[in-house]
Amino acid sequence: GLTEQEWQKVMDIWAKVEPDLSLHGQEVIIRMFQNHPETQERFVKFKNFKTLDEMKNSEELKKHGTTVLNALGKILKQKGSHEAELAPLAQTHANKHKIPVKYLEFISEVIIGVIAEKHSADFGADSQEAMRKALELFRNDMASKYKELGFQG
Ligand code: HNN
Repeated sequence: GLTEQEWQKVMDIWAKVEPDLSLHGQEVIIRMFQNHPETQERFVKFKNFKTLDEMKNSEELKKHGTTVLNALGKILKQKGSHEAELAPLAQTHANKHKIPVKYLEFISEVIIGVIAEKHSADFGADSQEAMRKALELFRNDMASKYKELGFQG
């Protein structure tokens, strides 16, 4: 797990992300699609987007980015005691969307990259490391749930 100081760093940086959650969410989704095109295929409503402009102009994509970061924020704020938040997400992402753990890894790296760009002054090495650990914990717990559900992930 993370130490109290590490969780504090996660909370501090998340407080900088939250006022502009939808902008961050939009960037995260677009960058994930660009760096890992196979992730785009998972979305009926986005898989036909070809250009960056199409992605940037999509209100639906922006809305989805907000949904994802909103869910992630709720999880992070539990500081590891996230069973109640995680269980329903693991259920849909395993059984319905069939999202491999690898994709959770992709988005974790993208999230750190986007925050590092937008908040370089507030996201030093220690904060990045704390966020990396928090996202790892999230992924590990998702992976355990996937196993319980019989999804290889
Ligand atoms: O659980 C649900 O299906 C509700 C919608 C939802 C939420 C709250 C989704 C979601 C959908 C359904 C979209 C819709 O119906 O509009 C789909 C197709 N996700 C996906 C697919 C892939 C995906 Mn995710 N999600 N999600 C959330 C919430 C959070 C969330 N999802 C994630 C990743 C990495 C991928 C692979 C491309 C993802 C993450 C990391 C998170 C944050 C906890």
